[in-house]
Amino acid sequence: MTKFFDKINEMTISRRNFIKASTAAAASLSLVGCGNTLTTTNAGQAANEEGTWITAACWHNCGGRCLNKALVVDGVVVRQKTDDTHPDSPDYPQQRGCARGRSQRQQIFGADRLRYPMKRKNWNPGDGGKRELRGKDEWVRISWEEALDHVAAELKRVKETYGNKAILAKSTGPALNAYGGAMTYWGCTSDGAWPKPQQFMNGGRSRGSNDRLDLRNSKLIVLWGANPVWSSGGNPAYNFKQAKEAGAKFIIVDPLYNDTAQLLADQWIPVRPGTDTALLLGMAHYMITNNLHDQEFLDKYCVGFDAEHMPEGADPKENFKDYVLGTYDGTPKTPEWASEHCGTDPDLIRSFAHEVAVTKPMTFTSSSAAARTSVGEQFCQAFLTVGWMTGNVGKPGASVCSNNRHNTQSYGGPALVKAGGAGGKSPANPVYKEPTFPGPDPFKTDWHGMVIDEAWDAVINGEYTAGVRGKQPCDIRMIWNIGSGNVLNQNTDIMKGIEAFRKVEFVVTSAHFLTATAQYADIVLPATTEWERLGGFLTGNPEMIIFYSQITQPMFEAKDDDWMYAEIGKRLGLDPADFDPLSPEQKLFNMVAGCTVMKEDGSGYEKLVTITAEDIAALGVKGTPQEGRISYQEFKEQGVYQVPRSPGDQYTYIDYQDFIEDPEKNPLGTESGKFQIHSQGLADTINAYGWNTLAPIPKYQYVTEGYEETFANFEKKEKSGYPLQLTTIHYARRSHSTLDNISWLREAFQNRLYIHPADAAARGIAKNDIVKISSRHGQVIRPVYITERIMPGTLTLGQGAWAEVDDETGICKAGATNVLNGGLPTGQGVQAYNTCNVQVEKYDSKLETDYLWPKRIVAAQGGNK
Ligand SMILES: Nc1nc2c(c(=O)[nH]1)N[C@H]1C(S)=C(S)[C@@H](COP(=O)(O)OP(=O)(O)OC[C@H]3O[C@@H](n4cnc5c(=O)[nH]c(N)nc54)[C@H](O)[C@@H]3O)O[C@H]1N2
Ligand SMILES: Nc1nc2c(c(=O)[nH]1)N[C@H]1C(S)=C(S)[C@@H](COP(=O)(O)OP(=O)(O)OC[C@H]3O[C@@H](n4cnc5c(=O)[nH]c(N)nc54)[C@H](O)[C@@H]3O)O[C@H]1N2
Ligand SMILES: [Mo]
Repeated sequence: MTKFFDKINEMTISRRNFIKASTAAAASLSLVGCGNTLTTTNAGQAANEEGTWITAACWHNCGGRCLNKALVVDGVVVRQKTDDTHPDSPDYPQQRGCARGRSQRQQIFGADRLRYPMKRKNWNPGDGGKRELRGKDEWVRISWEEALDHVAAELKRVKETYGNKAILAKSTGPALNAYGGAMTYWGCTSDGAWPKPQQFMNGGRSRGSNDRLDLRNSKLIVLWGANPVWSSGGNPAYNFKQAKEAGAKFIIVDPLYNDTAQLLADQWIPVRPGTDTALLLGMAHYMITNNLHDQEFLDKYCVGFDAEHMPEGADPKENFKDYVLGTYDGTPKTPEWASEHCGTDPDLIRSFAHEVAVTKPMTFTSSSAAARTSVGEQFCQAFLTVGWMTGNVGKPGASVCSNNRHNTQSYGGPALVKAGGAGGKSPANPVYKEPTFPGPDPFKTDWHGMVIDEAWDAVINGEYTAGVRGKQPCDIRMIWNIGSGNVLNQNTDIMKGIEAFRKVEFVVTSAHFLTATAQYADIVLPATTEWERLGGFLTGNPEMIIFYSQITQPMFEAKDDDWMYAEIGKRLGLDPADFDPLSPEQKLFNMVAGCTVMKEDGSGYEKLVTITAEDIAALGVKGTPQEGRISYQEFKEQGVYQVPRSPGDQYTYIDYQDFIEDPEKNPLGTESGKFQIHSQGLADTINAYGWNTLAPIPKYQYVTEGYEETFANFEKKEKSGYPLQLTTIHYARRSHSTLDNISWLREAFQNRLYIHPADAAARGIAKNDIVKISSRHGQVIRPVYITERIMPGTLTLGQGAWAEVDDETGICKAGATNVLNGGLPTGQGVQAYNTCNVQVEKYDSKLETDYLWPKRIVAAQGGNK
């Protein structure tokens, strides 16, 4: 260690280099292990000979599954690099990290890591003591013994006094489940409104698309509300670029001329947030009246398009074509009608519809952002229907793919390589046995849990909605956030969340940093990151899996969440062997041994890893030797297995090909076995959740905080006090709230409000001004980025900033978007993050740029705050 420190001590810091090159190779490194603080740069070269490159987890939920390697010298990480395991090519690309992944050392070794367990100074067991001080109290360092004793005692007290339903937890964890479980909250956070329309309309093929190599056969690719350059880490944007180079034209439909449009777009179709349904209906009207739709396809593969092809028992008048033409309601859904809602020029709607209808083969793909809106299900219905009207299904270069985002965007087809399961049994939550994602069946009557958007309200007001049972009473006394993410920051309605946190008797959080969810707790438990744990797998990209290893010892007193569960369980008289029987070593071994890879002829799967009796003995686990493609040692050293690809290989996948070739023999998992443009089941299900109604065919209805609600009176065009529409999108600077504390990233990617010049001018707002953004739910301040890249009347702000709410003014200076997003329950339990009405005004105070803000280092831990 000393030798290493000697070598790097003379080197100088170079943050600028990072900002310029967006690479960590020549950048500074802050080491805060073992109580030392040390800043260095360019250490890699010298240390190279004596260090080891280890595959490090980049486990954040950004969608990327990129290869990160850390050069470890005497237990210290001196450099990071990315995939160089094979030469890069478009067919067989490397999995290269981005600016976020390359900054990870700043996260793991950050000076603001939580170091020791802490309690709030004015906290009292039993009643919570001065609950109003949550979020602004001082912290007191305590021992693990004391912290775990308190958590177990509070859990016991609340359970024995009020019952398990008085505990609220996003992720209950095995110990809490074994102790009787808790109320939980559920929702379609990521997928928006997609799951139910997919289930009922196309038989539940989530995110179906053709193989990425087949994209190169498309003549036209429509990306609807998708920004892979920012929000699909890894290679999706690169895969699309190959299609462009092969000749595909790209059209982007989005309120924002986003960075993906800058890379790929031949044309931008601007549309107001939450009004895509109107745009799609206007397109359908043009296609029908010009006879450009594929009638043969609709007749053979779909039900519900016209009166002659309705599902059994449906009212023939309730068909899509007559709704579009206005046969019964007297309103033809013309491009002019559409434009009044969606803001897209009627001529542009016509030319876009024409191009989509006549260009074959076409890929018609939507992400989830347009479905992350109030009554987003209507968009899903309309998108699939217009896609099917073009007949682009089941053929090379042709697909209609929904919910296509994250690590599977552009990657259709089955996984070519898979990790095994950890094994062991984990008890279910006795209070709520349904899935928290996408949520419970609304017709079932045995679940207890609230939709995310009602959770804070339920704590405050004692009531939640339970599907066909309607409103149910509840009495929450404790909020449990062990291993739960950053719920206070990331759920809708932070202001109500703060009120809810301040109401209950006890709040416990395990975390890496003093996130909002930790800041407003009574007891905070420092958790390890994946770099400090034994190792694991990252999956999602169907062509590869990452097998990462431990990089460093736990920082300070940080512990694994599993260890916390076991220790709390013991204090409650439970035996951890009953709820978490396997050692971390055994679980990891099971995952390795269970890895499978598709056979070279595509006919099924075979074992990936060869494991010898010596390997098993050396690992000290139970297992049997097996034959696979690569040795355990090789797999561990490489840390990745990627299946090489080339055009025309045996893995090429065309979605729905079987159904298109023989619909009788290969029916879909829908009620009729065909694509259902009309689905009564879908409408009944959405209605049963109890928040709004939905028609069985795509229809346009006005939605909560949609465009029409920016008016006090839409017919008279009188604006309301919240005349603008805000989208809160996934931002390149961070993965949700994760990595938002990294100064390098803060400087490289500013957190600004995108606003159109006309909206800025109307409010006297100039370049770099600070503005206050207000919604019906809260207020934030931010600098502006004035640009014609955003549609007039609409704004965007990246979601995930670390909330900094001033208790006096109620203003969040960080611009955490969930201060603005209210809890507006809708549809199947969708978080409507992209339908939010706001006002913007010039704000006259100064606001220092946030990369210069002090880190959240807690005084009780030897810090400066
Ligand atoms: N860097 C980064 N990447 C991420 C994440 C992250 O936090 N950071 N999060 C990951 C996760 S968990 C998820 S779920 C995905 C989400 O990924 P997506 O579902 O693709 O969502 P976004 O990236 O928010 O938005 C994509 C585009 O949709 C546009 N949009 C917003 N509202 C509407 C609308 O009403 N109509 C239309 N037509 N377009 C609209 C936005 O302007 C944006 O250009 O991202 C993943 N990737
Ligand atoms: N306004 C608005 N809000 C949104 C969205 C939006 O589009 N707009 N998008 C939503 C979407 S799609 C998603 S998926 C959610 C994501 O919301 P979250 O799942 O809350 O995601 P993160 O903000 O990344 O928070 C993860 C936290 O867990 C911590 N963590 C990571 N690993 C561990 C661990 O092993 N143990 C412990 N104890 N902690 C750990 C990280 O340090 C971080 O603080 O946000 C949603 N919120
Ligand atoms: Mo997500």
